[in-house]
Parts: sequence; structure tokens; C-alpha cells
Amino acid sequence: MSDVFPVNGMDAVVFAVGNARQAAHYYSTAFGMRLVAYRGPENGSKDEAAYVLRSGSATFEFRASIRPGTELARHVAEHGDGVIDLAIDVPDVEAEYAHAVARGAKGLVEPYTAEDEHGKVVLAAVATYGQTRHTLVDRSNYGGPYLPGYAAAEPLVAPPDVRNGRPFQAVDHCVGNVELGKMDEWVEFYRKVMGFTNMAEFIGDDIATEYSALMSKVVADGSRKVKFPLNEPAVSRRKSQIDEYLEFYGGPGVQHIALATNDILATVDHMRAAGVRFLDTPDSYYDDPELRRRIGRVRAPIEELKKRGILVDRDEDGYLLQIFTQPVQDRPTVFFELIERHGSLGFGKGNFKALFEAIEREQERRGNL
Ligand code: TYF
Ligand code: FE
Repeated sequence: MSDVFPVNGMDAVVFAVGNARQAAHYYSTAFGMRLVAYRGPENGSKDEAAYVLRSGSATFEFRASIRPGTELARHVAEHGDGVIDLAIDVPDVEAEYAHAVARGAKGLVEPYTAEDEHGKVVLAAVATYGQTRHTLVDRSNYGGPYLPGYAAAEPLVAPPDVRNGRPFQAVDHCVGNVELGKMDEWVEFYRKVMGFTNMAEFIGDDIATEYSALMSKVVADGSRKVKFPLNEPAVSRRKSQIDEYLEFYGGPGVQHIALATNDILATVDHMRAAGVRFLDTPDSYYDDPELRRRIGRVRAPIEELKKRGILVDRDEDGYLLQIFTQPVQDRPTVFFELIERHGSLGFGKGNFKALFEAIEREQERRGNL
């Protein structure tokens, strides 16, 4: 299957926002990203302003309508700030789009070539859950800052004081929330359309009923460069965190983006100092002798992790460090994860209980539990 739908990795995560200029500022200062490209009325974009920011290979684009009545304005009015596109870098847009549509994907944009003095980019788009899409991008013949129509832009602020001035290196995974009973349909969608397979890690109804109030499966391409966990609410005593998302987002959509960092301590320190709020982890998590035994030795003293609320998980392949932000907009919808992997290919299964309890404490504070 990987032969018919090869992927090179994530291309960009595209956000629809109410005010892209301010979003660009937040992701520059708080997330330490670098502004690289811009499109707006000054260079021929009559209806929209868009800012493209980078950290390592992670590219985020923030798009805002500058007029009433556009599709983008309606999207933001309905859903609030959120992710509209998980763009995937692929080697053969035309063939892969044709394959996806033949296998049942809804085509949104037929393959086309965009061109300027920097070269050519081939693009097409298919629909996924909710109002979200996957643009397929082949930029192998392009040397410009982002896409034709975008002008190079200078960073808004000085680089953060972290290794290489780069607080994270890549998008690790992108998680979608879908409606009750739909998770397996979307797993099947990614299998059929893109040839993605189920990774071992999942949250079944055994864990779901005990504490998580959600079920989750992970699909990934054969090379595991693109990983998409999918959550659905589980029927439980209390309102699932996934139901809260679906209610406030107004349907299925992207729940969290995990960012791979090689120095999670420095990244968290930078982001916290800049005002980003993280979920808190109770001291009891670190003082649990069972956990201490299970995680063994990691690259930083447990005290340093405890100070910052960073979680640890270990499996047969190695370990990972991870932490989750609070939602980054007024609605309890999109949030981020920072993840530092040391061999582990998992998603922090051992932390699900502590994590979901922390999420539920926040849900309760919002009056949505
Ligand atoms: O991506 C994951 O699977 C982990 C765990 O609502 C997770 O980050 C799963 C569901 C959720 C929050 C985190
Ligand atoms: Fe995650």
C-alpha cells in the first residue's frame, strides 16, 4: 500500500483564525517560531491575510479573512480558531489524489500547479473528518519561502534562548476528534484511502470506561512519518472531554498537535515564561514508587521534570517525555503537546490516567463536566 500512497511527511498545519497578525505574534513569542512568509492585500491577496511560521521542519500557516462574508470568515465564526488543513508532503500529487478519490475520498481540489519565479508546486486536496482537509503537496521543484503568492517575511522577534534557537523540530502527530461511534470509520478511511495502518497503541473500551471517557486508535503511514490518532467519546458517567470539544468546536476537528523537541525542559521553560499555560501534574505522580520503578533512569533528574510537570512513559523500545498545554484559544478545543522521544514510538499510554484526570480537572473548572 505504501507504494500507492507514499508520503514524505507533514507539509504544514493550516489554522483558520480571527486575527492572523496577532496569531503570528503569539506563535513567534510564546512558541518561539520564526515568521518566514506572508500573503495579504499588499501582495495581491484581496480577501485574506496569511502568515507562515516555522520551527525546524514544522510549518504552521495562520489564515484570516480581512472581509466579512468569506468562507474563511464563516468557518471562524462557526468553529472559532482551529485547524482547517493537515497538509501532507507527497511525491506524486496527481496519482495519489486519483488513488484517494478512487478509494472513496471526497475530492475538494483537483490537482493543479502553482508557479512563480521560485519554481512549481503541485497541489490537490481531499476532505477528512468535519470541515478538515488534507492538501497533498509536492514542493520538490520549488525553492520559494512557502508557496507561490507568498512573499518572504522577516522574523517578528529575536529567536528564543533554546538550542539552535529552535524550540521544536517537527510535527510528531496530529490528533482528530470524531463523533461517537465514528472512530473505526475514520480508521477505515485512512486504511482504504491512504494505506495507513493501525499502530499498536489504542484506548479501548476497557480503559475508556475506567477513567478516560474516550476511545482512541492511531493510524500511520508505513514509514511512520505521518501519525494521526483518532479519538471518539466513550459513554461514561460524566461528559467526555471529546464531547466538550465537539460541542464547542461545532463538530469533528483537530484536537491536538504534538511537537517533537530535543530539549523539552528548555522548550517548556521558554513557553511558560512567555505565558503559555500547561496542564498541571500533581506531585503524587512523581512520588509514586511504582512509576519511579517503571520509568527507571531518564536523561534529566525527576526533580527537574516534577518542577515543570513533564510526564514520563517507558515501553519496550525506550522512553518519552511529554507535556500538554491548556487549550490555546477561548474555546476548549485545540491544544498542543510537546514530546521528546528516546526510542519509544508510543504516545504515553502509561500517562493516560494522570493526563485525563488533569484534563477533567480543567473541564470541571469550565463547568463542562
Ligand atoms: O496523542 C495521544 O494519543 C496522546 C494521548 O484527548 C492523548 O497524546 C489522547 C487523547 C487525548 C489527549 C491526549
Ligand atoms: Fe498526543
